[in-house]
Amino acid sequence: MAPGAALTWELADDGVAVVTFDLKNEPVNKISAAVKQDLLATFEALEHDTAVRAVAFFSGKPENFIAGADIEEFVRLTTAAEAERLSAEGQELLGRVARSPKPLAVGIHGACLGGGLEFALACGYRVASDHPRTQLGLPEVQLGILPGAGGCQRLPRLIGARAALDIILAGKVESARKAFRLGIVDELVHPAILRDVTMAAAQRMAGGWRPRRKRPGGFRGWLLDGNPLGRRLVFRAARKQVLGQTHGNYPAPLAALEAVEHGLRHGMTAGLKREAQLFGQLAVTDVSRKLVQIFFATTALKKDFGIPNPPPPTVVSRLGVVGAGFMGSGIAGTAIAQAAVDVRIKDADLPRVAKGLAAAREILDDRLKRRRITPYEHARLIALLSGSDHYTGFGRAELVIEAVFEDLQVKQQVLHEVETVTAPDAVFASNTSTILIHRIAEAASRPEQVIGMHFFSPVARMPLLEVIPSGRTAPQVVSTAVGFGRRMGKTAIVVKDSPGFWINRILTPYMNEAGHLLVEGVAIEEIDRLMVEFGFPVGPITLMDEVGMDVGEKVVGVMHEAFGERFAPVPAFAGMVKSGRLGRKVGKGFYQYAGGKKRSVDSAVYELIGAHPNGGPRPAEIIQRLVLVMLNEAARGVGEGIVRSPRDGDVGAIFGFGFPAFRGGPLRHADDLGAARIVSELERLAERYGARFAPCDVLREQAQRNAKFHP
Ligand code: T1G
Repeated sequence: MAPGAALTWELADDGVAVVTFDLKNEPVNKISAAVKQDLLATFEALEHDTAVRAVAFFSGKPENFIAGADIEEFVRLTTAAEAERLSAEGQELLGRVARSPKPLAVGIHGACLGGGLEFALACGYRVASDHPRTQLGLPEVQLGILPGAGGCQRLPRLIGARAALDIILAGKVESARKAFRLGIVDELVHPAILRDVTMAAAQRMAGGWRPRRKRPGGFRGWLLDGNPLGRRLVFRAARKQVLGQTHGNYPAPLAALEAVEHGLRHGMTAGLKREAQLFGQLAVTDVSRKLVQIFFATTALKKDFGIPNPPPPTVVSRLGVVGAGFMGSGIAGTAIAQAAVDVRIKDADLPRVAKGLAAAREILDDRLKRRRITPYEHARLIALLSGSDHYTGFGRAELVIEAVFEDLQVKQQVLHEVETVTAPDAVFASNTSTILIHRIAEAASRPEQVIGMHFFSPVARMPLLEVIPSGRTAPQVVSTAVGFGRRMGKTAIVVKDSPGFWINRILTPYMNEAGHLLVEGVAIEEIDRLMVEFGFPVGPITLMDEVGMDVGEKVVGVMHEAFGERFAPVPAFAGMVKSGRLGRKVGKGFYQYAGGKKRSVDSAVYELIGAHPNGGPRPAEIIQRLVLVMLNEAARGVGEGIVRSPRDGDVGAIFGFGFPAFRGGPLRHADDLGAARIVSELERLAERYGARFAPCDVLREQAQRNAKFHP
């Protein structure tokens, strides 16, 4: 038995040493400097022990293999040279593992990410459990860095350049099944026999056996990227794709591509060297710091129920959904796909119910098509879905979510109906975007059971959930809504019951400003292009088409009524709704749509809104107006306690509508610009364009005190 903080080993009868990695007092295994020392000492001891002929390596954690390098450690590095050294040391350690005279087999159960996968790749044989928690991947670029312990070298050599780039450049994490299909894992087994199968592999290796792997992708793989010419094409295509997606805002994917390419062209040693250099450069960038902050913010949100001393959530096993439209069916399908709960959809008539059931089912079909679930799981999940034109089955639901027409009376009527058929402790959640929860709850006989759960469209894909308690909502109802949202795979933020909640509150002035710019003569594509370059996934005009002009009109109306002039809708937009140009859902909005794809701008739109695309303000001014109007409203919202913290506000904006993650969210971005500068720019804009730009008190005070949202 070797001493050490995290690693222990013992010799089995047949010359196989069983090593167990279990970082005490930590929820996950991570590779810190101390763990590296421990690994080194352990491997040295194993090498010198003549009784040891092979090694079987396991995690001692029930649900985690290795979560990668210790992120907290690398964010403390201040220079590129230090970071390069850290990477080189990791490479050296894994080089030693790869060259070890005592062959290693690993048994992987739970997350095997980043440096954890790089370690597994350095071992001779990989067995993984087919459990859903077993996920393998290299998420480094999501943190603004690259796989820096040989991952950019070993993965392409194992599975081919194209498949490896697919994972590395997007920071993908794959299921064990997919990893097996790709050739990352040698054997995929039931968790019950993971240990035995791994031991057996180690025993075979002790006897001199070595796995013989076929060329990745066979002959087709060789044609594609197993030869220099094919590879060059693969790299060219990948580079183009990365640039198209990142607009130069995220340096990590391009650097990772370079590390992979350099290694395949000049050999492993040169590749490792380049990989470490690039890792060093990336690790100290502002982009990486911002992305790491987001990682820790979302991790913290995973266990934050949004209220002090949260009572344990009610376990939801049956969900009722009222309203079988696009949102209702999306909620139903996602709840089944993610949380495997029984779902019953109710709508006024059977044709609508049928449509909703079909749409919910599509979400499950899509998972099957993408091979996220097996045909068996698909059949099992489909069986959880049912629907009706009355409330049978709702009596046993712990949670009911309504997604009916956005009208107070209609929602109150539904609430009343649901209260009469459900158990007294059932939670009623409204998926409203424009109506205040306390207004809906006015009609409730159990107002403490009423809450808002605002999902975003399309529900299956949008990662954010706003949870909105009214002043009367019971604490356990808040925990239940947050807990269930999380089970649905969402990042949940608890926000104040105020018009627009958080997301629409800060999005509305931004979209409105886009309308002002249009009227002033800026072209539609120009506005969208500038915001995409700023880092948004789509520009504000495209976003309006996605949301739907009718929905947008309703939201702006509510905000205008609540907050007055600064939310005054741009009159030009009314023409869009009147003429039925509602956006993508009807095939025409600002853009034209055909076959589900966005086509060119519909130039007839300009006439409709009374605009002439002849230039307008200069690009820098356009960007400033769109961004500052949003930051100003976000600051005001923080002052009003719409979000509980700047952290929630930033995560909400990034996950809710794609605020550029590399800027850390609107409040971090405001911190970067500095309140004094924002205030003076807003004052200038207010003078020029009107009071809607008047800086809010929060920013004024910050400017005076030289304060920040994130101190
Ligand atoms: N470093 C430091 N802390 C980590 C960590 C890590 N790699 N992974 C998790 N934690 C902490 C987390 O902050 C939380 O802390 C606790 O563990 C439980 O996490 C050389 C340089 C593994 C799938 O990006 O994706 O390897 O709040 O609540 O839902 O190339 O954590 O309890 O104090 O999220 O079960 C690459 C990041 C590193 C993986 C588990 N690795 N982690 O999810 O628990 S860079 C990653 C995750 C790298 C090499 C490079 C998830 C998880 P606390 P949790 P979970």
